[in-house]
Amino acid sequence: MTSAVPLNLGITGSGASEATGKRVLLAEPRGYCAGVDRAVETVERALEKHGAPIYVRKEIVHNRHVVDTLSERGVVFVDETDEVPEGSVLVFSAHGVSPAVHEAAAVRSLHTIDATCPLVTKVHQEAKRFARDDFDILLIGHEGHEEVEGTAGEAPDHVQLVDGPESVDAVTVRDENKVIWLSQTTLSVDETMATVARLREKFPKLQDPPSDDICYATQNRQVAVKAMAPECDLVIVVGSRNSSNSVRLVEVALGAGATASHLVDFAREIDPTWLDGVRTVGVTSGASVPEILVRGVLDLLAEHDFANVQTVTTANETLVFSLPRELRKPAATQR
Ligand code: 0CM
Ligand code: SF4
Repeated sequence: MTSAVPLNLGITGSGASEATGKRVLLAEPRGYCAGVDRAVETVERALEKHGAPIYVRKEIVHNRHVVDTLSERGVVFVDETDEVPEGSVLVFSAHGVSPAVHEAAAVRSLHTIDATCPLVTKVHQEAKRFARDDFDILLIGHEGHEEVEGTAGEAPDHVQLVDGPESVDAVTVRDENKVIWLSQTTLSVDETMATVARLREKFPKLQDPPSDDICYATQNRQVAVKAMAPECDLVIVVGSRNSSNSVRLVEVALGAGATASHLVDFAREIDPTWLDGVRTVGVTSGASVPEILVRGVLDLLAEHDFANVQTVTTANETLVFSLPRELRKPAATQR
C-alpha cells in the first residue's frame, strides 16, 4: 500500500516580503493523519448513533483542543474501564489497548468500539506473532506512553521496553539468536535508528521488524520539518505536550538546524519575543492537530508582519482508513 508519494522538495507561494524580508515556511504534510481522522470520526459517529454520554478510555488522540471540543459535546474521558457505568458505550483510543483492557471492559458488559489505529494494531500483531515464536521482543518506545503499554500487554512475558539509546546497556535476553526489535509508531526515526545500532552492537543477530513500525505520518512530518528547518530562525510546532509525534517534531527541527523551536497548543501561547530578529518562521503540526489551530498561528504571525506563506511540500498523503464496521454509513442503495 502506498501511503505517501515522495516528491522533489517543492516550495510554493509568494516569496519573502520585499519590505520586511519576513516569511513563513509551512510544512506539508502536517496535521491529521489517517488514524487520527478515523479515531475522531469514530467518536463523533458513536455520539450520533448512541447519544451522550459516551465514554472514551484515555484521550482519543493526544490533543487538548480535540479532547475539550468532544467533552463539550458529551464525551466523558476516563482513565480506566472501572470508571464507566456498566452497559455503557466505551471507545478505545487511537493508541490501542492491551488484551487485559478488553477483558476488563467485557467483565463490565461495556459496549466497546475500537478506534485503535490500524497501524498500531499491526505492531500488536507483530508482537503476538514473535511472542508465539518465543522471541525476546525489544520494544523501542517511551515509558508510560499508552501505545507501548498496549503493545507490551499483548505479550508481557516476551516484551521489554527500550526507552532510547541510553537504555540499551540494561537489556538482557534469553537467547541472542532469537531477538527482534519493534517500536512505538510515533518516535523520532533518527533516534530510533541510533537505538537499534546500539542494540545491534550488543546483539549482532538482532532481527528487524517485518515492516516499518514508525508510521508513514510520523515519518512524513519529520521529513518535511527537516527540509525547512535549516532555513528557519524559529520553528513553531502546533501540538500538545503529551503528543509523542508532535514533541518529536520540535527535536527534529532543532536537530536539522532551526535556531529555535517551540511547541504550542494554541496561537495565544506564542510569546511575541520569540519573533525578535527572526526573518523565517517554520510552521508545522503533529498528527493529532486540527488544521484550525494552524490557521490561528498563521493569523497571529500575519499580525506580526509574517503574512507571506510558502508551502514546503515533501510528500502527498492519500491514505484513508475505513471506520469500525458498526459505524460505517449504509451504502446509498441500502435501506
Ligand atoms: O502517539 P502520540 O502521542 O504521538 O499520539 P497522538 O494522539 O498525538 O497522535 C496520533 C497517534 C497515534 C497512535
Ligand atoms: Fe496511526 Fe501513525 Fe496516525 Fe498514530 S500517527 S494514528 S500510528 S497513522
